[in-house]
Amino acid sequence: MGNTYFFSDVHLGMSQAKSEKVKQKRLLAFLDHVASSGECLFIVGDLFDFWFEYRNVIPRGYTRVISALSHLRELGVEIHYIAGNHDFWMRDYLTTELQIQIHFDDFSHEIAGKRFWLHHGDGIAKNDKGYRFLKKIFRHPVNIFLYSLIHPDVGIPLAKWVSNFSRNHNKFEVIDDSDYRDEAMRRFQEGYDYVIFGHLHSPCLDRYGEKTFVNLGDWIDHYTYAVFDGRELRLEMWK
Ligand SMILES: [Mn+2]
Repeated sequence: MGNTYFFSDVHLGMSQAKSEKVKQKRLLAFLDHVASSGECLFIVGDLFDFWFEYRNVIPRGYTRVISALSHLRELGVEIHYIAGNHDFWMRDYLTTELQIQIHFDDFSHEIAGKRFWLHHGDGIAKNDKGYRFLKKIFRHPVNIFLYSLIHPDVGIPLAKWVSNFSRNHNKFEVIDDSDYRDEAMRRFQEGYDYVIFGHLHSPCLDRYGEKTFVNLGDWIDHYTYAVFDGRELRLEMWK
């Protein structure tokens, strides 16, 4: 069987033109690698730093990445997208155009007899009440509809600003992943073998006996991803 790949928090479109180009280049090379050896790809949230999808308009700047994903689909690679806190505004574009399966909360999946539980990681921290409230507002269909009435040339820069706000909000969180580990312990007890998060932008892989806890890191500072070959899961850095 082919490999299963996992990555998160690329935040395309967040940086200056130059580093954005480097990042996209690296990501495209990685997706090429997935094309050569992958059977399944999990994007564990926040691929785009902002993505507000209108019924007939999608944001510009991501053509190559979207066509690389499309190429993977043509090769028969299954793609799952676990929505993150920058992905409130996805509609059906990726699903209908590329048959990417979008999951707005957690998602569980079995590969080679192993059970995986995946979640972007937003709202997992117990002290994140303010964020959970914001999430309800951002995800509310009425609010999304009202927002979609704003012209994209106004709405998209505004979305970018909101998404910056969302990042700044996270920046002040200390990297304390104890609530994530608590959540993982509960999932391990339910019988999951692997619990995989993103969101904290801080890569780590820890084993608890037969069980494995992973944070995928990001593609801002770390360029990390996980790969499962059917026997073991490794966290690696894309060179
Ligand atoms: Mn996030």
